[in-house]
Amino acid sequence: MELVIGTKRWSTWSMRPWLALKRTGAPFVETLVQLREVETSTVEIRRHSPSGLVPALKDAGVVIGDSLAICEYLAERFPEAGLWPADPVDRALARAAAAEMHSGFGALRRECPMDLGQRIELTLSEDAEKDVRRIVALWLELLDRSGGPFLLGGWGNVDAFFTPVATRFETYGVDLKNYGDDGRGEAYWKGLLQKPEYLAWLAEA
Ligand SMILES: N[C@@H](CCC(=O)N[C@@H](CS)C(=O)NCC(=O)O)C(=O)O
Repeated sequence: MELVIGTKRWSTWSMRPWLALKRTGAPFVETLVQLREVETSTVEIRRHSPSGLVPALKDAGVVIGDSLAICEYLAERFPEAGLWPADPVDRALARAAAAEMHSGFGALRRECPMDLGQRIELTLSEDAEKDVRRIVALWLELLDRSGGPFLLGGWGNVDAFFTPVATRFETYGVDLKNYGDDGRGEAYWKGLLQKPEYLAWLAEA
C-alpha cells in the first residue's frame, strides 16, 4: 500500500487519509510530492495520480484519488480500526459531517489556509465567520449525542477530516467562544492536536 501525499505543512487533503492510515497501524509506503514547486509539482503528481491531485492511494493494482474515498476504503479494509462508528445512525452522522467538511466551508478554507507551525493574525470575513459558527454548531450537536471526547465518541474518519480545521483555529487564533462555543468545541479541537497520529505528521512538517 502506497499513499502519495503533498507537502505536510500545507496539504490538508493529504493529512486526512494519512492520519486514518496511521491509525490502522498497517505498514505503508509514503511518497511525498513537494507542492508549489512550479517546475516539478504538476509533473510529479501526475506520475502517480491521473487526476493531478494528491492524496492518492495505490493498492490492489488501482489508484484511489480522493481523500474521502481513501478513508472509506481504509474503513472497509481495516474494520478493526473503527474508522466509522459501529452504530448505523452514528455512522450516517459521521459520514454527513465528513462530507460537509469535504465539500464545504469554502470561505474559511480560502482565508485561512493550513500553515502548520505558524501564528497569523487575521480578521475573518462574514462568510468565514458563518463557516466557523456552523462548524461549532455541528461539533456541539455531535458531542452532545456522543458525550465525546471525539465527535462520535472514539477517534475516526470524521475527526481526521476536522483535524486540518483544528490547525487553522490554532494558527489563526480563532476563539470559538465568539461563535457559540461553550468550551467543548475548543477542548475538542485541542484534543485533535494531541493525537499521536497528528503529532507524528507535525513532526515531519
Ligand atoms: N477533493 C480532493 C482534493 C485534493 C486536492 O485539491 N489536492 C491538492 C493539494 S492539497 C492538489 O493536489 N493540488 C495540486 C497542486 O498543488 O499542484 C481530495 O479530497 O482528495
